[in-house]
Amino acid sequence: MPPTVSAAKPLLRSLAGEIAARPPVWLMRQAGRYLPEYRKVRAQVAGFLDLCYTTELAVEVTLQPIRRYALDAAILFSDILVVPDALGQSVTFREGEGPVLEPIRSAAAVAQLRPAGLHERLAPVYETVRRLAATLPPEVALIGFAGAPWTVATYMVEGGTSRTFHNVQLWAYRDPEGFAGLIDCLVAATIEYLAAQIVAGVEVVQLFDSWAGVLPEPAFQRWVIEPTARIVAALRQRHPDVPIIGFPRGAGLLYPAYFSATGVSAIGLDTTVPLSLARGNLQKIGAVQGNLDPLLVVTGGAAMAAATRAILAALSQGPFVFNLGHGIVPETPPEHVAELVALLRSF
Ligand code: 1CP
Repeated sequence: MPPTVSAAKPLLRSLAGEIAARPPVWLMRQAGRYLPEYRKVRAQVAGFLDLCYTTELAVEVTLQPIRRYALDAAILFSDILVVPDALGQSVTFREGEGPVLEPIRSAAAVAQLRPAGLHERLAPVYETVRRLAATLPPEVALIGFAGAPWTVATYMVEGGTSRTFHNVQLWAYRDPEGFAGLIDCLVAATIEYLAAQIVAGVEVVQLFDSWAGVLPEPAFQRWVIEPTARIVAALRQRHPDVPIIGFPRGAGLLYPAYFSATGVSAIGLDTTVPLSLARGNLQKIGAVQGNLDPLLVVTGGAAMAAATRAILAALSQGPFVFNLGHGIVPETPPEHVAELVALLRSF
């Protein structure tokens, strides 16, 4: 028999809508370059994707923050750009420069992608999930993830990180049917990828839509909300009990529409979402997660503690998961993360 909700792990209880005496906590990018033990493992492989595809190393770096801190969840160590890589696009990571992709800017280029090869390339990721599910302490939940189609498409079309997003937005305006072909391909691949992570053992999935905030409302409807809603509906049909967290970073005034219309179980708040909106509006729709500024964890001390207490005061009377409003940055002192987690544990 599956455990009842009240016997389940703290993260799963909060995502199911329970109000916790002590809110669960995990941190976006809790594994990574701010940890010296991560940098040591990273130095053992040539390319960043080799780290994602080497099960033994990916398991190790996933567990590193769990060993150091009393976190309520581990997040699979991988990257949102394994999906374009697995579809056959060329993806590399250059030191200090970020990702570099061979840009895709036409329906003809979309037709060259190879969705049939997806699971074969991603098999080591699924093996990482199986090992983690068998290894984690019983109270620690395992989170899987993918990039949302819009955000992944920005990297695929721009050829890397962009500041202006002109290529991808111009393609969407000039040739919406052609661009929709890329989004449809990503919707299908994301459903397959997340369903396979769930079968392998993840208990929660998060959709990272890091660049949701660059779109005007009609485009946000079409390229953020609609594709996300299709992914949520398909996953619910296959795995009705697995909570889905949406993170539409920068969505601003469109946060409530995203939460209601996509049907995600919980919403990740970026650093700019006012606590009053989170509490008065979003938390009435479902669980909220966030939203400490990662730069306050670099700062530490009284400033970090005061902002943390303000978030707890505003959100802990409803379903809530403590997190940052974006990923931990590399210059974060690991002791400040320990301070933060200790503060949350003593709440
Ligand atoms: O040098 C290195 O070691 C590479 C740095 C790094 C790491 C540690 C990259 C490159 N990706 C990751 C891991 C990663 N990425 C995780 C798992 C680790 C964890 O959370 O503990 C996750 C969930 C991601 C997600 C991710 N990758 C996002 C969404 C979240 C966000 O930060 O907005 C995005 C946009 C990426 C793309 C990416 N991967 C890496 C880089 C440098 C970038 C570009 C970021 C950008 O465009 O600003």
